[in-house]
Amino acid sequence: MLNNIIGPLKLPELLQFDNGTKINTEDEWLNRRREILNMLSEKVYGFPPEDPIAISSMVSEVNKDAYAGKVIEEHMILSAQLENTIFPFPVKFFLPKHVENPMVIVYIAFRDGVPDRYLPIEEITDEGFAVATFCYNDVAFDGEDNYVGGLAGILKGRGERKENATGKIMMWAWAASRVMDYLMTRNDIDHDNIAVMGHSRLGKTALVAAAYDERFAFCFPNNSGCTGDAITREKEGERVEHITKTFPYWFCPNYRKYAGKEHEMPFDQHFLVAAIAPRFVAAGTAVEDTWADPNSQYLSYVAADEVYKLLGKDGFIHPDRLPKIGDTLHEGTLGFHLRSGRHFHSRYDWIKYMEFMKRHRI
Ligand code: GTR
Repeated sequence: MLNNIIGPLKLPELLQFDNGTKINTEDEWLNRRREILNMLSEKVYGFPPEDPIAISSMVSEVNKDAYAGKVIEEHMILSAQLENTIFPFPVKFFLPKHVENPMVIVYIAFRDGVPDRYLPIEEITDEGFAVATFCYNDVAFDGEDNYVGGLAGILKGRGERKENATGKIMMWAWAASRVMDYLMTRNDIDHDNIAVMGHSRLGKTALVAAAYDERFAFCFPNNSGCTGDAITREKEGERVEHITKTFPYWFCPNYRKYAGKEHEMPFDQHFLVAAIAPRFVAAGTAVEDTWADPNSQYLSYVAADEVYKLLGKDGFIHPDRLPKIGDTLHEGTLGFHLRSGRHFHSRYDWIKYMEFMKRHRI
């Protein structure tokens, strides 16, 4: 059944180089992955900012007995030393006391305040997870500011905004990698089991962060939809023309060329998911979130599966049908759940992601 849905979409091939050569081995895939990341930078998200020369943290506040005494809460400023300047941004870290060496979730947040309706810290730390979180607006403002502030201002200072210039999603993803740099310097957490997570535009960001940074063992894109995990070809709801009109600054200028011309894209969003292989990705979708389009989201995982199989992983274990409310497909390396309700980062989603991470801990 799914073949009949995917076939007519004529998706670009994952296991074939741009020059048409087929990919049969893991080594060939590694080259193909580089080609894919380069293509996604050039045509969708813009190129990642440079890696920092060094990273440092300055703790401004510590509460050793937060959340009824169960959690150590630290507020800090992370500073990334770049070639000609320093980029600082605030990060909050929460460490549960009742577990040793906890797994960590890097949460890219809409808002500064914690806890937040999308980030129920006590419930997460009670489950034994540490959390590191930052607010995306503290990295680059989510609006049309002519790239003057934050990281955007620093990058703009390097010259004209080119057709493949860094979009804001890429900037927020870069910041998630700086949090990863910092986490690597701590010796009280599980370095092998660090996830990146975000909702909606920040779900797109989580996917980009994991695709470009192999240190993230897990990625949890919640309701990420258009230019996140939803196949763009024949997608319902939001399309390239909408997203590039309302949020042009999320992407590089090249992306808008595909508005109304999705069939000409030499990629689709299964490329972004597959670039994370062989690592874990589990998505959350909501049945009323038709703007994101859960069926098209599902198809990305179905289509990315062949790369996981090539790499010897289970990939996406799923029935030969579209998803139903209540589905939790968590057996494989790729996971997916579809819940009732609307576009939101709900408790239900959190429970699913934490279950997935515990089940597949490396
Ligand atoms: C919408 C946008 C979606 C999604 C959402 C969000 O307006 O069209 O792609 O990112 O915002 O981030 O909440």
